Amino acid sequence: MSELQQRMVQLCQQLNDASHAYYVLDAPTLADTVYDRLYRELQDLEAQHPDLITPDSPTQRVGDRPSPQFESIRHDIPLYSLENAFDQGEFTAWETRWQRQAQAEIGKIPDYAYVCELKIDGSAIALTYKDGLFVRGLTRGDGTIGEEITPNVKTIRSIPLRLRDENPPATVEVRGEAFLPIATFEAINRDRLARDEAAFANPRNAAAGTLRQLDPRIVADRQLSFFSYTLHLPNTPSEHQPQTQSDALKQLEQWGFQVNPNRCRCQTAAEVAAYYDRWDSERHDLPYMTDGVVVKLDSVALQNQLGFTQKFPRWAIALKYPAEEVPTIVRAIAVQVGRTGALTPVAELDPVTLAGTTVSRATLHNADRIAELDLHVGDTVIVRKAGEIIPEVVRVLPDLRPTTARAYTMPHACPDCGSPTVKPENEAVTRCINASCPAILRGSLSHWASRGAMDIDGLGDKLIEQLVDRRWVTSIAGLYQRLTVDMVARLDRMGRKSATNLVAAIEASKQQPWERLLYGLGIRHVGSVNAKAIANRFTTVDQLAAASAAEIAEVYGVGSEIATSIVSWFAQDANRQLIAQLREAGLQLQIDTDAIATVSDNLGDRPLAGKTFVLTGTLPTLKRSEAKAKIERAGGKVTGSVSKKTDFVVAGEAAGSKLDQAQTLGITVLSEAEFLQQFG
Ligand code: 1X8
Repeated sequence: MSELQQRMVQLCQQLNDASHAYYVLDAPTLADTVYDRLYRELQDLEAQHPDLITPDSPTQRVGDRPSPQFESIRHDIPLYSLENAFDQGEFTAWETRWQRQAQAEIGKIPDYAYVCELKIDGSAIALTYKDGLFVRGLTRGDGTIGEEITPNVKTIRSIPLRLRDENPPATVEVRGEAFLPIATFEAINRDRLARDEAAFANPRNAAAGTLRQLDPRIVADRQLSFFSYTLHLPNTPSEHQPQTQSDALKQLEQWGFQVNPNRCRCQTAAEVAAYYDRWDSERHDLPYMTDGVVVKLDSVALQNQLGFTQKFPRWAIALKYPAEEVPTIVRAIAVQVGRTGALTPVAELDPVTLAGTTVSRATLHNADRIAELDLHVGDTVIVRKAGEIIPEVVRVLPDLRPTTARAYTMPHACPDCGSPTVKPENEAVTRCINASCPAILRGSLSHWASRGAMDIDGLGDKLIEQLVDRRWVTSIAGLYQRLTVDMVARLDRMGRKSATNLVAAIEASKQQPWERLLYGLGIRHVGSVNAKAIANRFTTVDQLAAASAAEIAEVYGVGSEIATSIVSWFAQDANRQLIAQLREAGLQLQIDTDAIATVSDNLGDRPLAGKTFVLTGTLPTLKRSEAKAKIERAGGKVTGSVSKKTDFVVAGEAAGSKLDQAQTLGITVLSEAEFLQQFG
C-alpha cells in the first residue's frame, strides 16, 4: 500500500470511529472542527485519486443525484408484522397459546425468558452486508416486496457502512427501525409550514416519507436515526448463530449499530408487566416516539420451534400503549392569522389530559377540514395528540350533538385587521391579503427571529406583540431602525438587563449569513434547504433580484413554483424597500468572502464536480482526449459506458449503441457545440 493510500485508509477509519462514537455511543471523541479538518483532507485526497475511494468512506454517505424511481425487490426473508396485545388479558392469551404449542410439540414447557424492547414508532428497513460492507437497503414495503433505498440508507449516520468486525460473515441482513427524533420531526414540520406545505401527522409518517424521498440530499438533511433489533445469517451453521435475542442485540452493538439501551430480560409475565408500566410513564421523556413494548422469547431454538403463522411470528408480540385519544367538547372556534396571511381555525376545548399534558386547543387546519369533520361548535369530539405533538380533532361524535350546536363559517374579514379575506376556489386556505396586517407582521417577525433564520434570542411572540401594538416596529427592518435599550426596557416583563441583551442580540443578528437572511424573509415556498442552495448560486441579493424565474429554477432542488414565488416577491415595491433598509442597517446581503472562496472551489473552478460523462462518436473539432481533459479539469468524470449514473452523453458523428442507450435511459445528449457552449 502506498503511503498515500495508507493515509486515506487511516483517515477513513478514524472518521468512522469518530462517527460511531458520536452517533451510536453518544460519547464524542473528536471535536467538530477536528472532524471537519480530517474530513476535508480525505475529501481532497479522494478528489485527486478517485480510484482510491473506498465504499465505506464517510464521503460516500451523501449521494449527489436523485434516483429516478425506486426498484421493487422481493425480500429474501419476509418482514413479518407483530401481533398486537392491547391489555394484560391478550398478553396472557398469547402466552398460553405458545406454551400449549410447545407442550404439544416437545412434550413440555421449556425453561424460557422474554426480552422486552421498546417499540419504536418509525419505519422498518432491512440492510444487507456482504463481507462486512453495506450493500443494500430495502423498505419493509408489504413485508414481501420492498423498495431499494440504498442511497438514502447511507445518509443515516448511525448505520455503519462497514461492520466493525475483523472477520465479518459473508452475508448478514440487519433489520431495525428508521425513525426521526421528536425534535427533528418538529423542526421538519416547522420548515414545512414555513413553506406552506402540509405538516407530517406523526414521526412515523415523516420517517416513511423521508425514506422514500428520491433525493438523498434531502434525506441527509432530515437526519434520520436507526435502532437495530434483528439479524439474519442465512448461510451460517446454527452453532455460529446467536443462541438468544439478547446475544443477537449484543452482536449488533459490537458491529457498530445503535441498539435501544432500554431493554430488559424478564423471567415472568409479571416482570414484563412491570417493564410495560414503567415505560408507560417514562416514554414521554424519551427523545423519540414509542407506541408499545415488543416482547420476544429469548431462545432462538424456541423461536425456531414455534415458527410463524400466516402473518406473525408466534414467539413475539407487541404490547401496545392505548391510543392517546380522548373525548372533549368544542366550546368555540378561534382563528389565527399566520405570516403568510393564512387563517387557521383553532378549536377551543374543555381542557383534557392527553399524553401527560393538558390540552385546551386543537388545530382544525382549514375550512375544508371543518366541513369534512362536519364540526359544529358545541360538539363532543375526539382529540388526539398527533405524534404526541400537535393536538388535533380526529372526529365528531354526532350522537352527542346538542340542539344548541352551531355550524361554523370562516370569517369574511381578517380577525386582526378587519380587511376582507379571500379563499381561491381551488385552495383550502382562506387568507388575509392586507400587506400591512399586524398579524402578518407579527408572524413575519417571529419567523425572522426563529432559530433556523436569524436566531434572535429573546425576541419571542409576547415581545413581538408589544412591539407591533405600539407601532415601534412596522416591518422587519424596523427591528434595526429605532429600538433602544431605554425603549425596550419599558415593555412589560422586561428589565434593563434583558432589554440590553435583546438589543445586543438584534445587533448580533446583522452578522447572520445571507442564506439565513434569505430564509428569514419568509418568501413563500422558500425553506431553509432551498434558501441555502439559492444563496450559494446567487451570492448577492442584487443577483437574485435580477434573476429570471428560469435562472432560479436551475438551482438544484428548486422548482418553478419556488422560482416564481421569489421573482414575484422581488417585484413588489414594499419588498425592494425592505431590502434597501436592511442594506442600510448593515445586514449581510451577500455571501461573506471566505465562503465565496469555498463555493467557487466547488462551483466556479469545478463546475462539473460529481458529473459523469460518456463520449461517443467522432466529435467535429475536439479529439476525444481533449474533450476528456476539459471535463476532468472542470471536476467531472468520463466513463466508458452509459448507465443510470451517467449525467451527459456527448455524441458526435457515427455515434452508435451508446447514443441509443442514453436515449432509452432519458440521459441528456449534447452535441459538441452544445457541450462547449455550456461547459467549454
Ligand atoms: C417492529 C418493531 C420491533 C422492535 C422495535 N420497534 C418496532 N417498531 C423491536 O423488536 N425492538 S420488531 C418489529 C417487527 O417485527 N415488526
